[in-house]
Amino acid sequence: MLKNKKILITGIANKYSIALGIAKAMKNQGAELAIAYQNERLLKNVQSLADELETNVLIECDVSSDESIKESKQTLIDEWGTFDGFVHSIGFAPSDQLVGNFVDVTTREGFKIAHDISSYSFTALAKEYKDILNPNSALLTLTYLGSVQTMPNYNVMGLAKASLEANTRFLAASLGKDNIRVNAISAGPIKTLAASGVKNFRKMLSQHAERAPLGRTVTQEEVGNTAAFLCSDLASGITGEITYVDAGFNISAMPLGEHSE
Ligand code: NAD
Ligand code: 0WE
Repeated sequence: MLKNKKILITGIANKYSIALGIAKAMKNQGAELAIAYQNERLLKNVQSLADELETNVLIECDVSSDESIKESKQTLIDEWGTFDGFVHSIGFAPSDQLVGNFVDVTTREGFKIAHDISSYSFTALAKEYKDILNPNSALLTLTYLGSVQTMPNYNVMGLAKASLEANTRFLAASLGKDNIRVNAISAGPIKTLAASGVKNFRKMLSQHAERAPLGRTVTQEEVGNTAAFLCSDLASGITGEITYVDAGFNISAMPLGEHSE
């Protein structure tokens, strides 16, 4: 599905990262990969994962810095010249923003950082890489239901994901003329590093399984397979879309339960 496609994967922190599930699925479909990592601190972890993915193209990119993004572009030019798309699997808000009552805990600075790292960075990467992306390229980002429905503690990340989803549509409109598609996957909750500090996350997973039509949560592999499809030419007619990979949770207002017909 992805033979002859060169794709940059951002957002791998460790073996639990959704981005690693995506990288593995894309590799299985024949893609050639480059791995971007946030900083030196993560490099050791990411190096061994890159070995498994059989790539030696490792690129430092901290999306909070325009300079770092610029440098990553130069590395891409040196390694590949041009390429066929990237996966944006990055989200962050200061931890104090993600616990407590939304109106009380949200600060100007917390709001700014959440939107900068979790939404603007998608625009920033598209802007920087645009002229080295081949026609038929595909960009992909990861979002969450908190963009359109409320829940405890997700707070300002919900606003940032709403922005990211609008970003997906505006980038799709903007890059359509260059034949670059832009899509998002809204994943169900998965136990990753970004979820590890979250209060009652285990309870969220069990409630998800209870309400979801498929009666379970989803895996990094399932998100990865959908990502591979969306970035392949099989999805050539799809752009600006939010695809839910959540075992159907978002369509269900109430679980049918074990005893209903
Ligand atoms: P993760 O912690 O493995 O990945 C988050 C990544 O963001 C890390 O690799 C981290 O290095 C990167 N990052 C943070 N700040 C950065 C910066 N300044 N520059 C570059 N990279 C930076 O967790 P994950 O759950 O795999 O998250 C990946 C994406 O999936 C996020 O956008 C998250 O919001 C989204 N998502 C997660 C879930 C879930 O339940 N885990 C559900 C839906 C969507
Ligand atoms: O998007 C996410 C994770 C977002 C996230 C997580 C952290 C924890 C560590 C962003 N920034 C930080 N900053 C930190 O310092 N998810 C969809 C997973 C997630 O996070 C939640 C959830 C779910 C689901 C937070 C509260 C409630 C539910």
